Amino acid sequence: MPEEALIVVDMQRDFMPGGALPVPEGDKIIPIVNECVRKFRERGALIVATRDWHPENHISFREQGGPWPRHCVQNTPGAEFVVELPEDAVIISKATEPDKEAYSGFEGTNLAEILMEKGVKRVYVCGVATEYCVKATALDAVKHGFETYLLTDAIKGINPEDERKALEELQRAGVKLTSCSSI
Ligand code: VGL
Ligand code: ZN
Repeated sequence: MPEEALIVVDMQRDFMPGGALPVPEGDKIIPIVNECVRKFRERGALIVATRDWHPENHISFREQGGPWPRHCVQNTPGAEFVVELPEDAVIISKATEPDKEAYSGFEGTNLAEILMEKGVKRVYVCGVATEYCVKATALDAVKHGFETYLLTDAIKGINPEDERKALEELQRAGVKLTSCSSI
């Protein structure tokens, strides 16, 4: 039973430079995340990858009155992963219903059940965007009782000030900071 899981959050084409909802320099962490996946695999950790997986008419899109441009539409190139994942990675699709937004990989999914079933006690979170889906996922991990670490060299935010605030909020909630390079 793996005691640990690596949760790779939303490393998808639309969140990279040139995509529909780019995280500035989001592509800089691609090699770091890839290396991190390899390291965690070697340790026998469960590898989880969340993906934003919206229907065409998702509530978060501007055409529907939401805050974001159309992004990560199910089965389109923009929704594809940009990192290398092992074949046995657990893929968690979120915000898949037209009228529900979900930033956290735990929201509206069976991620908590899967982690508990597999005996996971400790989770490490990386990916994009720090102040949205990474933050929400890490906060929910704490709420579900997992010992939660943020991999600070393998995350990227949209806005530096918001990213800084997110890191503070996460630490207040009990999330510990570490990095892929020190793992
Ligand atoms: C995200 C905005 C909208 C994220 C997803 O992955 O952080 N942000 N949808
Ligand atoms: Zn989204």
